Amino acid sequence: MNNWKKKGIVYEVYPQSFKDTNNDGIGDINGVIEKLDYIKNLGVNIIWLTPIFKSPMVDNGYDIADYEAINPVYGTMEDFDKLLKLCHEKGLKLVMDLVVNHNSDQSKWFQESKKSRDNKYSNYYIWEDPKADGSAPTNLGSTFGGSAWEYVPERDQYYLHLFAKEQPDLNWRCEAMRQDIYKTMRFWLNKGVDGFRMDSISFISKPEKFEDAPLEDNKEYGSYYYGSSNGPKLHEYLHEMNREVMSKYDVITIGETPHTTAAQAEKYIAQERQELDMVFQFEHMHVDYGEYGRYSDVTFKLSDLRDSIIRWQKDLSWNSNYLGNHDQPRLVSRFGNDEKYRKESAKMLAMITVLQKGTPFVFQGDEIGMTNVDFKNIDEFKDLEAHNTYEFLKNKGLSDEKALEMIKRKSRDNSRTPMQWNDSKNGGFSEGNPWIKLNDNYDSINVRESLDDKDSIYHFYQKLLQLRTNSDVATDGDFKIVSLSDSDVFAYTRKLNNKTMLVVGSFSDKKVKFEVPESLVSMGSSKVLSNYRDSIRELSNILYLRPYEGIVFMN
Ligand code: TEU
Ligand code: CA
Repeated sequence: MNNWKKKGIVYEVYPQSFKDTNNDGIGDINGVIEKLDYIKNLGVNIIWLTPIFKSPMVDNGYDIADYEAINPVYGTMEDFDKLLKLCHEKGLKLVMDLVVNHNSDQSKWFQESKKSRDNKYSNYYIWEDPKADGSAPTNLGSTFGGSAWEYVPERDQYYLHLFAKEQPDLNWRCEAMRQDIYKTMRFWLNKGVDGFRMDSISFISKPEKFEDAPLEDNKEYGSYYYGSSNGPKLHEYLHEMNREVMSKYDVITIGETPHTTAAQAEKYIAQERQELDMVFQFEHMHVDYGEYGRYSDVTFKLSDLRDSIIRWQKDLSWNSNYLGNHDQPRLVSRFGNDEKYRKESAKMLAMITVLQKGTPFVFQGDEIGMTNVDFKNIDEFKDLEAHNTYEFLKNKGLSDEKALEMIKRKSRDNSRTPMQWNDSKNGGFSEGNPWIKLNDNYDSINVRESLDDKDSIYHFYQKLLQLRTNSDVATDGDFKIVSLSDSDVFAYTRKLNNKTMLVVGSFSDKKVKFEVPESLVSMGSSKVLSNYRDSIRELSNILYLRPYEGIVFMN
């Protein structure tokens, strides 16, 4: 991987919740333009924009109806061209979301495909005959609830949708379909976009033959990824895509790869295989899954999180490092403490994540420590997954209160509430009626407050990202764990030649003792960054870490 990619730090923008400039309540491209300096000043150099294409917005734009048109609620193609030009003028790269495991049932391709079994688009989707009794081909369930198969009378067949029924899965076995995708990729690359984050890319190759999947986690349907994650022809397709498209441009490619092990992940990114640059993995996002899967009321154990991170740092040559994004609850609420130690824990979590080996990803709002929302009833949630899961949990016999509590804990909407710019109406996000309610705490947690306070989370991120950018040990150094498996502390070193960086973070809300190995102390390291203003300067044998204290030392 070349240097600009290694030095890349990504800021994820979820446009509809970022900044609304025409006051229709929905963030837009002009809003991103307005805030480009804000993003740039944080110290990142790549923006990943989640989908802005024409879409009926069943899954907030991850259901694309036209890959080459901008959704009018976000603006026009001219607005986009302007955004791209301004990014480049400011030295920022712009990465788009490529959603090609599925698209929208409103797309021309699907509208044609569902008409008959013998038209140009018939084979663009995954169609299967019903069972003898007319029921769905297999027991597979969709991610968002219900069966993964939907019946269409015109064809007397079912189509597969791993996500919502409005998101039919594309058939990658179909050569013409693949060529159409490549055409669309070239369309954006020729405009000058700097790469793609590839949605659900581990699912594009479906099994030769669909089969029933085992039932787990109290579910009525088999897992949607059964047979479809890391399927038989996946790497063939990715290599073809690279050969035909990406290899012709100097761009970055980040695959989103749910249900992929570290050994499988290495296949996507091993340089000689010429597929992708890096992948998002999910193992560490599963540390608080329980009897109802993701939406269980389980709290993570540090040892599980740490073990998972260590495993991936060891087994994968390059990682995409994140603790939150638009599909996850807010990281400070989930892994830190969003009350008394909100600032301390948000900073410590950033530190622990950004300095690992790999590319750091910052999701909008995490740089000011935005928290999970306290919506009072299910109607305030917008995500279809929240609603479907709420019904599912109630059908399992849970009370309304309990089901709501579980949704509040894990809903994707926690991360999708509008960006909190200041303490004025709607947090300065919009003068209109926001498409989703703001988090009530915008009067105290907002960008204005963060910029004014020199000890803010935002300013800590600035220093941290600068450290990541300026020290080669942070990009190229070897990763090694230092903390013991039963400790409340997550500590690791990065080493390059004779340079060592020691990163220490406490996950406890009490004062804890941490013993530093003699070999590290004797190198004479001193502090380069910390989240408590008056933290110690020189590394010594024993550190007494205050709640969520985090310190970086270097020799
Ligand atoms: O998510 C892919 C995915 O497989 C899940 O891991 C994801 O966590 C999902 O939200 C289940 O809770 C991607 C996008 O990031 C997500 O926003 C889309 O809804 C999904 O694909 C479908 O395009
Ligand atoms: Ca708008």
